[in-house]
Parts: sequence; C-alpha cells; structure tokens
Amino acid sequence: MVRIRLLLGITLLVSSSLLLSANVSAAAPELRAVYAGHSIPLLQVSTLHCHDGAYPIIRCFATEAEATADANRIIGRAPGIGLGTGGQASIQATFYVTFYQDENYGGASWSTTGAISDLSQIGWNDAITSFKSLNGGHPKWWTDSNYSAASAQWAAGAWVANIGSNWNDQFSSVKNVP
Ligand SMILES: [Ca+2]
Repeated sequence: MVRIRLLLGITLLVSSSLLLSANVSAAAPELRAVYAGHSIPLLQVSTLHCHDGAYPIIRCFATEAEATADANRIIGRAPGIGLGTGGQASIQATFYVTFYQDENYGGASWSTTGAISDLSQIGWNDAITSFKSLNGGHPKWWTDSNYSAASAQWAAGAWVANIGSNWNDQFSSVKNVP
C-alpha cells in the first residue's frame, strides 16, 4: 500500500510538473536527437531520416526504411501504412506527413506527428521539395515561421513528388489542418 501511494505521489508530481511547464511557456519541450545510439546536434537531423514519434526525442537513421521500421515499432503504426488495426490503442500520435529534401521523395526525410512552428530548429528551413501526406493527413505549409506569410495546401492525403518552383525550398512551418 505504501508503495502504491508512493507511486501515485510520483505520478502526480510528474503530472503537475508537466502541466506546469506547459503553462509556463508555449515553447516546445527541449528537443534531443539520437542517431545510432548517440546524441547528435539537432541541426544534423536534416541530413538523415528521422521521425518524432518519441517526441521530444528525435530518432534518426541512415535510411528511410530504418526510420519507418523504428517509427512502426515505437508508435504502432508506420508512416505511409495508414490507419490500421495494429496500432496500440493507448498511443494517440499519428504521423500526418513525411517530407523530403529532394523531389520524388529523395534525400533526407522527416516524419512528423506534430505541428512544427519553426522548421529552422531542426535544420529544415527552406529545404522541402516533396512530401507524402500520411493517414489521411492534410499538411498546411507556410513560408515563414509561426504559420505566417504565404501558405499552401494540397489535397488531404496527397503525395506531391515536386511542390513546384513557386514553393520549392521555401517552407518554414507546417501543421496538420484537416
Ligand atoms: Ca529541397
């Protein structure tokens, strides 16, 4: 009984400090990137294949296939697989987009579950050239951080192999806007 109370106390403590930090500042929790079992500088993630399914830990890999497999393991649903029945019911996060450095889904990639108010934080500012909307997601893109300046949105679920010269290497923030 003592142990249960102790655990409960710790849980409440952790919960209230999480709530507190959420209230104190709108800033995101401190992001940390991991590649091959080691921490890497955050800006290096834009040279790898990463996902934020373990947010605020960014998990990075040498290939997109490895990133997808890891995301599947962590979140119970892989990017690009769609809404299946295999997902863990307790996990709410769903990937809504994978974006790429180059056209035709080439180069470094990033799969995300959340809104990204400033792509420069992860080295992805003015770099995106193609993307795949996942799980019925509907990413909306802005040319400045904090969802400002010009915006672009394609159809829900769209895969766009080249976003075109008007938008190429210009996006600075992205959010799922169904
Ligand atoms: Ca690019």
